[in-house]
Amino acid sequence: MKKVYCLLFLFFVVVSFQASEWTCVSDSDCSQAMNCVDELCRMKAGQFSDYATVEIKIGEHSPSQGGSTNIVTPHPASNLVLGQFEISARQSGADGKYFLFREMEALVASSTNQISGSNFRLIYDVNGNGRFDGSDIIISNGQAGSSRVKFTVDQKNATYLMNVANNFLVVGDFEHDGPIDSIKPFGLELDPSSDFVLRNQKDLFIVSNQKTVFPRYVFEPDKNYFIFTSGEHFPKPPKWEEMNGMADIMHLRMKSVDGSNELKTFPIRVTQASAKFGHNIKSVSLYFDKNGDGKGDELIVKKSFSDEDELSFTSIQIPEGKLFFSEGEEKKIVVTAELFLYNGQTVQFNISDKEPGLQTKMMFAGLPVTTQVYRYSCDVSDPLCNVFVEEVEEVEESGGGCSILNL
Ligand SMILES: [Ca+2]
Ligand SMILES: [Ca+2]
Repeated sequence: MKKVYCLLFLFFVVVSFQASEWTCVSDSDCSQAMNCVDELCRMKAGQFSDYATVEIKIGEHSPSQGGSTNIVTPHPASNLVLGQFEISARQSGADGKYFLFREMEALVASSTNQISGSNFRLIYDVNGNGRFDGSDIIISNGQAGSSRVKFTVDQKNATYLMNVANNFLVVGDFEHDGPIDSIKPFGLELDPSSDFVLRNQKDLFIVSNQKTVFPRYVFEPDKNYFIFTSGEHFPKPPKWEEMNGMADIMHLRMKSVDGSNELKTFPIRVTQASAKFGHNIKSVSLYFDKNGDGKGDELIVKKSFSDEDELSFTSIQIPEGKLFFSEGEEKKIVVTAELFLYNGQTVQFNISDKEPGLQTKMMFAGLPVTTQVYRYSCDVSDPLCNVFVEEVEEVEESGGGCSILNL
């Protein structure tokens, strides 16, 4: 039964090895674990797996839009990492053996033909950090069609280890023709079931059959907009043990691209929340992140709430001149919240695109910004677990009246 299932639902990649032989003069013209024999690169006996199931998915450190809808990037963009993907080929007992990565195609989607991409490269992300840096290896220069790019992997860099996650990047240069006065997304898509040519000694199945859509990029508009978007260190909710107390909830990047401007009010809302500003969210603070590392360095303003408050929305007044931007000036901001959540409570923070108060009215590029849902869910037998205990009212009969004890 299991075999029938595989035949029906797994994708068998058929490769015509004859059609694309790799010619060579010496072993150094071939990838690791291959020899140059009769002027052709050949797999060394016993070095390649004879079976593999392959999973292809978005890499752990792929560029992320954080809490924004798109990633807002300056124009023009060179060496833009459109996405990081991971290839894991697995076979029990094949540790230390290899598979071959020969070709792939990718779709570069764009909402406008005013945006053009060039200089596409497929990169082996050696350190797996999702960035194109010095130690990484360009394994193919892409051939761009109208919307698809084909990569033929360099014959010296085509072998990858079985049973580990191998990370790759698709990188390109992008520019927009003419003034940028609106939001025009572009980005990468992969279809693992048809876009890859991988090989090993015998049978290889790609089991990922979901289309992989990477976050879309948009260029910073040059007029009519104020940039208010996720920063690159946008935080994720911590584990419940670290959630209560001061928590970084947002990393933001702001820039005035069309004249000088000043942010006067900073609105923040809780959605999907059983926790409100008040007893459960005791304060919200804004900090400058002067060195851009995602951590706040200098307090801008703190707003505290009283235990009696139960607010879903608050607007924080920014002290005069603190968030003034000259034209082209960029600031990074960290938002922290002081949380006191009880077991079972959830909260999500949101800044909408209509509410921030600017000195000179502009549209916002990058808003709304929304955090993930913070779920405070703990084991009630754990002494650190903050469990809500209801106030108990006991009514005691005493003579003709009664007294109420608040415990
Ligand atoms: Ca890297
Ligand atoms: Ca910092």
